Amino acid sequence: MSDTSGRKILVLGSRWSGKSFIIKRLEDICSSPKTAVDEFVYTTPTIGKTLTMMKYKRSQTLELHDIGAQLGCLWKQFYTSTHFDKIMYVIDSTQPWSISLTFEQLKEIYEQITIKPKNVLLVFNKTNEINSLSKIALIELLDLGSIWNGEVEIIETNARTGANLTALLEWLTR
Ligand SMILES: Nc1nc2c(ncn2[C@@H]2O[C@H](COP(=O)(O)OP(=O)(O)OP(=O)(O)O)[C@@H](O)[C@H]2O)c(=O)[nH]1
Ligand SMILES: [Mg+2]
Repeated sequence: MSDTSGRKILVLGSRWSGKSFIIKRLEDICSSPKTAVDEFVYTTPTIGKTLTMMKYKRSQTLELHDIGAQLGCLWKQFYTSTHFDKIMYVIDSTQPWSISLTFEQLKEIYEQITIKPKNVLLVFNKTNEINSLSKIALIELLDLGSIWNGEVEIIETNARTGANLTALLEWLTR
């Protein structure tokens, strides 16, 4: 893919994991990389699907298709009706109770679509919160070794503080 081509990204993940919040932050970074992190971005649960387009470093166009968790079970319908270059799956590292559901959905994606592990990104969001699970614990709880041979990339983020969001943008536009 050339540097000027766009990237279509399917954004999935459990309820409240921070998908919409991350997208809002990425939009802010794209519009002005020096934007100060604003603590008070407000989100409401996404009903249906939202499409956000942004331009990174003046050339890379990103299309982020955010499927709210309420519709998450229908991810396959979206995947089969549109071509996506990559999948970004957001996990709330402060919600251990959502892990088994997350594992089931990741396994379903792994079994039902042909996508290279290098085009799948797991985002462990809300890290560095007082009650967040460590990366090692999440990998183990999600039994990632049994899915994509554990070869998917993982980025730990904190959308509130802005930690690692630039690395996330770099991955999306790669
Ligand atoms: N502490 C903390 N809170 C976060 C972080 N990221 C998102 N949140 C909060 O988590 C809540 C849910 O965020 P959303 O972005 O609406 O979650 P979502 O994944 O889009 O949820 P659905 O639309 O229901 O699928 C909001 O109150 C955010 O402010 C983070 O890194 N740290
Ligand atoms: Mg949302």
